[in-house]
Amino acid sequence: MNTLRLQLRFLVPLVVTLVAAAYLALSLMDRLTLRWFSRDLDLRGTLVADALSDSIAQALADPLDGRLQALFNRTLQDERLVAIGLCSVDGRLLRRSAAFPVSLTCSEALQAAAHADPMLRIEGGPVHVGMYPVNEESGRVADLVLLHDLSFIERRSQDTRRYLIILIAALGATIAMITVVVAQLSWRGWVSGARALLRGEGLLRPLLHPTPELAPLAADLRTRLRDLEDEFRRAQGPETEWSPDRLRSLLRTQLRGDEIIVVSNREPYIHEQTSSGIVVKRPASGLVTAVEPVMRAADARVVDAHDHVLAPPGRDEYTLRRIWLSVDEERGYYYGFANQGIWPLCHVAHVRPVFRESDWDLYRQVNQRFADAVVSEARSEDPVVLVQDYHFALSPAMIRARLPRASILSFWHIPWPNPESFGICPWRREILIGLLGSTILGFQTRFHCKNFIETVDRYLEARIEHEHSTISFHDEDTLVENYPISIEWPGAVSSSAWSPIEQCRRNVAERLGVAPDQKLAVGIDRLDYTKGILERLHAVERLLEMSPEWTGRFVFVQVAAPSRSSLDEYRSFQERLQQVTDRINQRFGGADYRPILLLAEHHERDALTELYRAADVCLVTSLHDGMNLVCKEFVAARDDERGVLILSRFAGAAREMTEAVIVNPYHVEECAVALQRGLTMPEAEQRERMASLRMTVREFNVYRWAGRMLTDASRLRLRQRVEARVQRHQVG
Ligand code: GDG
Repeated sequence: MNTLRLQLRFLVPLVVTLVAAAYLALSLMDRLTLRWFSRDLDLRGTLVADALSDSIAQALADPLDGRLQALFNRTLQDERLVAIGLCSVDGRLLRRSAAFPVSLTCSEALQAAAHADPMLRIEGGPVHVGMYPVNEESGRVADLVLLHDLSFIERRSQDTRRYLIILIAALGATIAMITVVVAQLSWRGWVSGARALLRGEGLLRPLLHPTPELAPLAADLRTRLRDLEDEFRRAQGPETEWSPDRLRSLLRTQLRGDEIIVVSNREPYIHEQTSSGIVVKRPASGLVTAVEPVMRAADARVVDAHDHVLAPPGRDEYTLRRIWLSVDEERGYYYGFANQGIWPLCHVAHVRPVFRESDWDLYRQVNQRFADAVVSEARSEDPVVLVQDYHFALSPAMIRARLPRASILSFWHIPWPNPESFGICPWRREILIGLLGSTILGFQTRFHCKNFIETVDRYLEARIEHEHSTISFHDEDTLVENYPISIEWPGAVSSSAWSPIEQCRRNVAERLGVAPDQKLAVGIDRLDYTKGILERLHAVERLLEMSPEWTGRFVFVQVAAPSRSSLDEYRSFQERLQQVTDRINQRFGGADYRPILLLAEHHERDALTELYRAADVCLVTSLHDGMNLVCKEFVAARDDERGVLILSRFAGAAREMTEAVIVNPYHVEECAVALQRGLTMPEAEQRERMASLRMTVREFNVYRWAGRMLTDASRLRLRQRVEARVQRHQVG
């Protein structure tokens, strides 16, 4: 039906054009043939007149001579010649043959002969009128009027017309047929081509069967299809999303309800004694943000307390054990070796690590205390022990020594440097040996895994199996894998407690004195020199220099939760931040406008969520970061799919979150331009980027991180059990 309509659209104008062409061609052809024949007849007439001239002149000399009539009769035997008349030089009709019309005068004949189409209609039909001079030596003596029959022209013209009509009709029919067939084939080609595109074949094999007619459409169609697919996938979420339930079921099935113990330096809840009673706080720590939801799902035991405390407060989903450190232990192990030694050693932030023998001793001592606590807490011989971070590099080997059948999963939350950088640590071998006590050693990125394997290769006698990413040391295998960490994706319950975006914006504006029409950028970090906060301030300053129109129209809020503040580097870093903030505020601010608000205090989680939701731009400009969770939290908070994320390329997160505006934090101008871009980004682009980022973070959530590690652990445990059974059989 569609093709018929399409064909009619072509056929009707074709028929109309052909009829019009035939009409024009026929009348043109009539005129032309008449003209051609007239010319022939004129020539013929001239010949006849020339031939008769002498005889006529003689006959005229003798008016009684009857030869003229006989001459006329003889000449008229020519079947084309109808009549002959003879006119005197002064225009009188001297003689005429019988068929010469009586009414035709010489002057009328002369007039008709002078016409371009010298045709006259007489009784017998149309005739050609020709007038030719009859000359003798003395000059013209008369004019001969010859009337030639033209009815044969009409007959011929009718024949030609018939042939022409047949020709045009045949041509039309052929064109129509070809058109119908080609249209039919093309239509089929189009339909099947478009169907192939819709089925996705064109996407998979775009170059195999190119359909040139579809080329202009194909790109549009593909783009639209991808958009639809994206929208569909976003709406659907990941095929099998990692959730607390899925993690729980993994623990029940694959790990058969085995005991899980988590070792961490930072406790997930701080119970603080205040004048109004005990207040529970969540520390500002990426580790806590990531690991605490996993502990809830796993019903884990946390070796971190003097006594057992049920957590989370009021929900009692797992047991927390605190280990109290003496002031010396805290100073040497935590502030000393961990945070003045390993932290700067592993981060390229141009702060020199400090290694003291005394710190190292305390680090070893505290690692042993935690390892002993694991052993005393363990109710089985083969618990799954999750050791968190650089504070416990030695504990894995210590635990392995006491619980050889335990599965020890260590995760290094910060970057691992290259062998040369790591080589400056005086106890590099001990640290590597300590970590190789792990069954699985996890890093944030593949790059950090590679650095670790190269470091082992450089400083230990170990067998490295690159193919399986396994290191064998003293007959024990360690799987070195990357498990990018993430956050818990906010479920319906937690996100339903959030205020609407507009409300968040109003609350933040009111709380911080930001005008409703001012654009808002935020940065949320632990106050740490690796986070690139200073570089961010410089970028804001550069933006205000480059685009002064932002002055008064833009505010940058930096939350900097105090961290490790008993260390000199951190204290002086905070002072420096304050100085730079004050300088920029003085330079660009006024009585009631400050472009930078530095909030160097701990914030509650709800306040952070409100800030994330109120912001136009979120700045994450770490100089070096294992992963960085702030950027993921920002994305998770933006269920309106608005807001722009500016992300450092030196954060592990930049590998997954490619739709962010990626920057080099050391390049002040680049960051300022990114900020400008973020503040002016069209909503459609924000939505496009944010929707995609949300899909990534939702899928690659923290349950997936833990799930992947625990799945690998269960695989290795199964292999261990099978090997043990095989050995028993062999012995038997
Ligand atoms: C290490 C690695 C890796 C910040 N201020 C407050 C507060 N925060 C929270 C943030 C976020 C967390 O602290 C910081 O997470 P990061 O990932 O940025 O960083 P680190 O603490 O350095 O963590 C890092 C992480 O481990 C996990 O593996 O990503 O690369 O360095 O959750 O929201 N939280 C509260 N008040 C604040 O004022 N409650």
